[in-house]
Amino acid sequence: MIKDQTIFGFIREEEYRQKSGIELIASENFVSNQVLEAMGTVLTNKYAEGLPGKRYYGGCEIVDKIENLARDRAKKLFNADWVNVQPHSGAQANAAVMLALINPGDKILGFDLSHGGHLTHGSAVNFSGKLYNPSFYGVQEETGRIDWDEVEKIADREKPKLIICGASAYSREWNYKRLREIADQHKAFLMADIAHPSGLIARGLLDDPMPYCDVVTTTTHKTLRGPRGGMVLMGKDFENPMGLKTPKGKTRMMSSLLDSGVFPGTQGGPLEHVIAAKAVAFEEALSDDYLSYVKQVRSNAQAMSDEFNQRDYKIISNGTDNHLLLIDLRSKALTGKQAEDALIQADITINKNMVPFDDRSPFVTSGMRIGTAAVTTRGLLESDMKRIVELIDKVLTNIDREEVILEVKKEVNNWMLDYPLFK
Ligand code: DSN
Repeated sequence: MIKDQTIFGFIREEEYRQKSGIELIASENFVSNQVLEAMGTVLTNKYAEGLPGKRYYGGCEIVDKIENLARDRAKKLFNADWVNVQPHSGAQANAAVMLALINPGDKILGFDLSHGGHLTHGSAVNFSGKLYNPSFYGVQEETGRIDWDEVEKIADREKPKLIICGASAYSREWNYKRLREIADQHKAFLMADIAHPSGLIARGLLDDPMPYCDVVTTTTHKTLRGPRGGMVLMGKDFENPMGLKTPKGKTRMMSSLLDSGVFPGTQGGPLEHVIAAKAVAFEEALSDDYLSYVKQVRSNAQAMSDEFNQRDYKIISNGTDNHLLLIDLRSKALTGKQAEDALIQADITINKNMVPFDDRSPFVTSGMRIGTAAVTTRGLLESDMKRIVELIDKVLTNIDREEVILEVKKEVNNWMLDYPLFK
């Protein structure tokens, strides 16, 4: 067969783009060579619906070993009693949990998308807002932080069956203990979606939701630095409180409901090549090198925050506890779209983002979100963060001057040559 030069040409172009630019999208990262290698293997050929030892197809002995190892490593990494590593993404993991725990029409309470939440936490355009009955909590305008008393008030008013915590653009700690108390008052399930900070949580740099939340979901490709995918975990398995029984009349465990929520509830065959890559990434995340990496991710975010502050940028909540920053550009008289478009001309990739109490549409926005997971994988340190902010500032203060932006692009490309990727 003739090699598909068109597609492989595009892949080479994308590889060059990743190598030559500065990647600051908070949900992105660069996987290791062995994670990449595991994904591009014959495991993609295998159908394995079901779970290890209980598959609907023959020939699963080897993928069973792989998936079991992925599960064991994930449990060790997150100190979890149970995990399902099959979700194709974080959105799929959240869909599986909701299908398992609540019924269509039930009330859910999540963090407002426009304040930093996620589509799958009840947005009207997503399954979670169409099938369930959502209400939202947000941040306080003055502090940029969630007010836990306010969350309690909303929960008292709405009486949700499921409370969701976790975010895509919130840079502060979560009060899981308080949320547990609120959930208990209403006999609600509590789910944490830790897709963004999961690597920092796994290695103890942020508070651990596992002891407080009934269920935890995550992606595997953000700070965790694995392949694109998701998973569902529980700190401790327990009997379902809805009274659902097995055919033999025993109360079903939550793990059994959640497994069914993934398959056959919301997915078909698992991606065993991706599960193998997840297993590789989990082992990497258990290493001392990875611990140093996540520490550096956080130091880099703090260094970046300090430098933006020095330059009078308005950071929501005035700083960060994790790997990301959300910046309100209104005081700089710029929209998120203008910033994103100008920076991409200089090969600096950020994303435009709604900020709390934004008056612009999601296609324009008033903010930008910046994360340090990918640049830290690349080997950049605190002093480099200062230089990156200087370059961003140069572009944003010269947004109509093409020659200045091209000058920055040249500097970015030359600089990144010193930090090779995918050796
Ligand atoms: N799209 C992801 C992010 O950028 O945060 C969340 O799903």
